[in-house]
Amino acid sequence: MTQPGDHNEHYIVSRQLQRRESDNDGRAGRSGLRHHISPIRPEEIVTVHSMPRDIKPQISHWASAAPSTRRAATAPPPEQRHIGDHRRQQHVQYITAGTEDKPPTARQPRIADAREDDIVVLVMGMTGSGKSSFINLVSDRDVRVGHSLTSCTTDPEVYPMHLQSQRHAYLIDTPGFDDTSRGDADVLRGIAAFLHSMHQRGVRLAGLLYLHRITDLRMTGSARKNLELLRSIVGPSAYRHVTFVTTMWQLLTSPAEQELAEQRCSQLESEPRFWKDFIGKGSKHVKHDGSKESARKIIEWDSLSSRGFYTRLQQEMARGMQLDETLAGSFLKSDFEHLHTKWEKELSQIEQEIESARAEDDKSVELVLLDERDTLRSRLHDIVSSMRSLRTSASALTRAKNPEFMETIARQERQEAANDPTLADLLAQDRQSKKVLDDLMLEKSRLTDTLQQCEELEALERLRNRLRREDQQHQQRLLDKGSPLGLIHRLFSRYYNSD
Ligand SMILES: Nc1nc2c(ncn2[C@@H]2O[C@H](COP(=O)(O)OP(=O)(O)O)[C@@H](O)[C@H]2O)c(=O)[nH]1
Ligand SMILES: [Mg+2]
Repeated sequence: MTQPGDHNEHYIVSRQLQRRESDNDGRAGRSGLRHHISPIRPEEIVTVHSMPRDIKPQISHWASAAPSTRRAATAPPPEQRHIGDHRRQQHVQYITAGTEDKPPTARQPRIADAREDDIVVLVMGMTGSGKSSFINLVSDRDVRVGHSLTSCTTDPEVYPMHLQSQRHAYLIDTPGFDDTSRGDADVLRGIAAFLHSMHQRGVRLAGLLYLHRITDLRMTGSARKNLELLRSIVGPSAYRHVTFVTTMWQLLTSPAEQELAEQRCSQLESEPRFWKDFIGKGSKHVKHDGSKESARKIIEWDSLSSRGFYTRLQQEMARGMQLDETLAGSFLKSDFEHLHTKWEKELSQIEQEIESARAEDDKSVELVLLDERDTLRSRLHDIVSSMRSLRTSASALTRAKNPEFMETIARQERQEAANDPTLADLLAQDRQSKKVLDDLMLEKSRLTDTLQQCEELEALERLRNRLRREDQQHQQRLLDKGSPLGLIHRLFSRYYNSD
């Protein structure tokens, strides 16, 4: 049970006052009300209720100052749940807080301490689909909302929210997959590490919201990629836990625009390449009108109607798969391989063009081409390191991304092992086998790199043999023409062909 002041949970506070409230308390308007609360006096009894969902009091720090603060077992009766009430009922104070008013210093409930009955909702979707704004409407903590098309988060971020049911709830803001190879691998690593940590703690996801801008006129490559990754992360057996949330409806002003948007919804729901298979297996689609009320309805309905689930990615990692062996990892890997092949072809084409520009002594073209070559080389380098970064075990990933989880788990294990020596032995054996497994994976990764280098070496060897053959043909043609250049070239070839 959390205590007032523990974190920035919102409260309703009833004060059994020993004196009449000053008029100031009653006169305060909706905003800035908290500035008008009179200081709590030692003789007052303050009861802290959980916040009903339609009010955001923001006075945990204030309540915790009361010497006789106690937590009410029940929420206040519905008739007290209106901001105007404090004018009629002097003993109840409600404080509203806009998002800008959220207390910045109070300690948050930590996801690292999440328990099995906590509610965790993953929020996914392309960058710019409105994830952070959506979470900001319901969370107790301020969310960074991006105003550009590049993502401002690289790892999932955790935002607590308060539900009527008293259970701890967390909304997880995830970055979108955005077509930069390095970014995409990192995003998947972050999501995988988070999901694995949850699995290790036995915390199931209560739901997954996938946000989509209804204003998008077509599904871009990036939108399709995000959807494919959603498919492979969740897995068909958990599709029923996915809710598609279309956003930005309020940007559609004319009836014609709204009509077109409705048509796009039907298309999304009915086409196999979009949401059809999800909807067929129980996914829902809801419209978010941008309001707090709408966001709350979506969350509460979503999280409370679900008994919880593990995603396919969690199950795969728990079976000991490396990230690049999971469906989501192998999807990204094959995407990277496809790009790698494409860019390698482009690179060899550019290298040929550079040779031609040099032969024609065209300096300006050569400079442009050199620039393009450098860009391609660095992209190729990035993609190779992205592929390498997916070759990781779930535990190594969690250690790298979520050290605080590892600490929490280790602490818990120490506590439990202190009471049970057989458990201590088991845990030690488990740690040892995990370490051996991690070492094996590292070795596998190293060998895969070596194998890849061998393949690259063989490809180079094949290229060199082809060029040698072509070179000999050129010399022969020069000799056939009786040109002395043939002899000179033959001397050069001896030099190039010596290993
Ligand atoms: N009109 C409108 N704008 C929105 C809505 N949700 C988000 N935005 C804007 O869209 C941009 C991207 O939103 P953000 O929440 O950062 O998207 P994210 O990348 O998915 O987290 C921001 O400029 C938001 O202000 C919405 O429901 N309606
Ligand atoms: Mg965001």
